[in-house]
Amino acid sequence: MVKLKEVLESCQEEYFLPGNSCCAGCGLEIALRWAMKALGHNTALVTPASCLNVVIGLWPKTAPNFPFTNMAFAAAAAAATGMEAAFKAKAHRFPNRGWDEITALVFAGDGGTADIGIQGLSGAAERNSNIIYVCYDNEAYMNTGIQRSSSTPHGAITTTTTKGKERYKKNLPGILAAHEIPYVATCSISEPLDLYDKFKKAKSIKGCKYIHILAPCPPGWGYQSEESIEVARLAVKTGTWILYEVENGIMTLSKKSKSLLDPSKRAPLIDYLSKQKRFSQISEKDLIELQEIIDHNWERINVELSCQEQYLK
Ligand SMILES: Cc1ncc(C[n+]2csc(CCOP(=O)(O)OP(=O)(O)O)c2C)c(N)n1
Ligand code: SF4
Ligand SMILES: [Mg+2]
Repeated sequence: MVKLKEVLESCQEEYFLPGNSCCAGCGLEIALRWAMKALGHNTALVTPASCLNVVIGLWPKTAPNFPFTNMAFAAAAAAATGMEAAFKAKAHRFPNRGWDEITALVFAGDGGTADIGIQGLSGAAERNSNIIYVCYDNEAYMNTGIQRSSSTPHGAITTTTTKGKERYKKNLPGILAAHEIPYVATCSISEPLDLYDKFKKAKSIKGCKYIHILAPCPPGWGYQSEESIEVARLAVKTGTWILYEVENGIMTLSKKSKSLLDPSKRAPLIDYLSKQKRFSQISEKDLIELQEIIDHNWERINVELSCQEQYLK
């Protein structure tokens, strides 16, 4: 894994500037800053309706220090695909001017990805469009007042699930992996070097890349702004959020999640939930159910890794 010193030495430039209107401790901002450190200035970003649309501010004082396109909610993946096609056409018409070195990137929320944007994303994945699609997952529609999305976890209170969500979190990285695209990865803002490495790798791969980042949101989840990293870290430590990559169909657990295949190594789930007001009404039954979901997710990964091992022998 890359060392912090190397990142700081190789990339001192900030691509998402201070003075933006993110809430203090916003997970999305941390995710975008680190992703851009890995991708560098040759990047054009598309963002559908979301917090990110808004926090960039108004021209001429916008925060992104790189090309940034606000897009309609459902159309981010299609827009990035079109952009990439335009870069390719430009490269053909004007060779050696760097047009073919630009990365077309989407940064979309969980609502814009798991719900309204999923058909466009599935289309781009099926076409194997040469883009990086990122879902920053704050597990609700934060920009419009914390409504539940299909990525909100079971038991979480939102303004549309006032007694806690009944249904379960959609497995978006799993759905994208089933599209058999060259690269799928999960990240957490608590592991920025892991995130950096995954973006560097995604940039080097041709075809459709999907990266899903857990990006906690202080007002939406109900914790103090200085606790974002700790909350994200607990999501990983408890096994609630699993860090992995699927490269050309081969799954690898990332460093911080590897040892957690053994259930005894996982921190108690309550350590994660008790930090957040959105789980303040959680019942004993829901707690057991959430733990069962986590155990089931790990079991699925265990089976996947065992099958892979047999296949690769
Ligand atoms: C077609 C359409 N429907 C609804 C909206 C209103 N809207 C804007 S942002 C947003 C929430 C987006 O949620 P998510 O994608 O999770 O991003 P977050 O706000 O959490 O960053 C909604 C519903 C819209 N802009 N366009
Ligand atoms: S509401 Fe949440 S996601 Fe939106 S800017 Fe604030 S902290 Fe970030
Ligand atoms: Mg969201």
